[in-house]
Amino acid sequence: MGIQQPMPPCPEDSLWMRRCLEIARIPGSSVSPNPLVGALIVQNQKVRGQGAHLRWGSAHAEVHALQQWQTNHFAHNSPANGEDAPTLYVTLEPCNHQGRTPPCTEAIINAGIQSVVFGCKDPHPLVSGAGINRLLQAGIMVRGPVLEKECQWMNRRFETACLRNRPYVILKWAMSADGFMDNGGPGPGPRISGPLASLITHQLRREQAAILVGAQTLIQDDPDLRSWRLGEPHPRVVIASDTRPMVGSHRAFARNLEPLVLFWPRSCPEEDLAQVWCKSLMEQRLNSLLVEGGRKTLDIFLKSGVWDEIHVFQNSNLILHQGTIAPHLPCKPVKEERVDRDTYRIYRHGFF
Ligand code: AOF
Ligand code: ZN
Repeated sequence: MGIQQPMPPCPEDSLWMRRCLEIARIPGSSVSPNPLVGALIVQNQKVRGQGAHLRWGSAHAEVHALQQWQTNHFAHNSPANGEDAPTLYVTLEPCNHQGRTPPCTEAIINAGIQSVVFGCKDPHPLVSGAGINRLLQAGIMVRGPVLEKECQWMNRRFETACLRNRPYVILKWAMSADGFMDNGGPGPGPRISGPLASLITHQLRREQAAILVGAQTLIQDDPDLRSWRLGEPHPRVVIASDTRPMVGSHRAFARNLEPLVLFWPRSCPEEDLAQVWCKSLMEQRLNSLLVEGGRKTLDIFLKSGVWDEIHVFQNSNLILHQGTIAPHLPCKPVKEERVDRDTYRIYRHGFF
């Protein structure tokens, strides 16, 4: 017998999968570094159980959905008394390995579910198709992928960590109409972007596990680095430093209990630095990073091509005449819009 393959999806599958995606997104970054996952059990065109993965180390989405289905006694309904067989929808291929929690494939098989629809494969090296194979071997009908790109995009941080062994990296800066990031003077320069841009920045901060600035920016601007306009979660503060010791008098240090200081090993060529820092971030289970400057730190990521998104705010009313020139990007933005007096541009790169 040849290797069994999942069946192609049915027309109504994307409808239920869209609902799974909505449920999956609810916990936000509290599941990090795990993926966001949503699951539904559908029977007679009705939702009979639903769940999301809520927190790193806690029960998986399928387990919550199965428990709800079982405690509501829907599990006892069968085709014999006019019920359709249940179908489990899940945004990510069910896991087949023992992690901090037991394998979901076994929970699905033991619950007697005979039909499973998945959104995308789990890129984790220990799963990567093994979950689907286990279900097929147990005689379960499997369909998918369904809304694959959306499911992968939702978990772009997890995907990047599994497939590239580095965090998902976003670079961000603000610049004047004439292309300067500061006015070149000592101390914090003039505010460049407006209040709406700062709200967007704080949302970006909340969505990433870590935020990185260079030691020079820390000393000169003394930035807060929290997502204080929107509240918790705040990203872990990371400082890229040359050899100078970092003392705790900076605002970013005062408010973050455990800032991570990444040193610049003297023997390390500049083009390898981003990879070296990414390795340290992965060791700390930080699978997404927002880099907020300054120019030297941004260049380290830009020159080595270690980035996935770039967000730039350009204030069209501010002319600085001099200062640090913002990096020049040879690619076109995927999105450009007006945000108050700023032009907001997003650039993307990578496999999405
Ligand atoms: C699923 N459903 O809801 C999630 C899955 O340490 P553990 O037990 O939490 O396992 C984490 C891994 O399990 C994670 O890296 C990913 O491969 C998968 N996550 N799988 O079937 C879920 N969150
Ligand atoms: Zn699982």
